[in-house]
Amino acid sequence: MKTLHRIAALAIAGSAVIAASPAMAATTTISAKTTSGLMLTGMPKTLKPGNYIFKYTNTSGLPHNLMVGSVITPTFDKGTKSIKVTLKKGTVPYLCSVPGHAAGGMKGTITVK
Ligand SMILES: [Cu+2]
Repeated sequence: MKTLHRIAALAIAGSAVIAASPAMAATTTISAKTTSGLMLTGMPKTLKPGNYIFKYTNTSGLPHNLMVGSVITPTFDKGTKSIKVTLKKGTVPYLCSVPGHAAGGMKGTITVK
């Protein structure tokens, strides 16, 4: 057990060194999901400028996708898909592009400041 803990600690230390490298900007993961119908939960209202991975999980059984700005996941009805988005200051819209879904509530905006 002690050996395992030491290996885990080294792995974390290694990640920290990579993240601190000026050549690589930090990436924050945002988890959003749809568990039923046209609900979309977990999308933040405000974020700081930077690099993000939006990890979208759909367990609703209905086809959905997640578009943030101009980046979109494939449309899928079960599982998780991720997109990488760089956000700059401003208002960034997000939605599900399946016809009728944004009108049904699957949309919003993120204020990036
Ligand atoms: Cu949808």
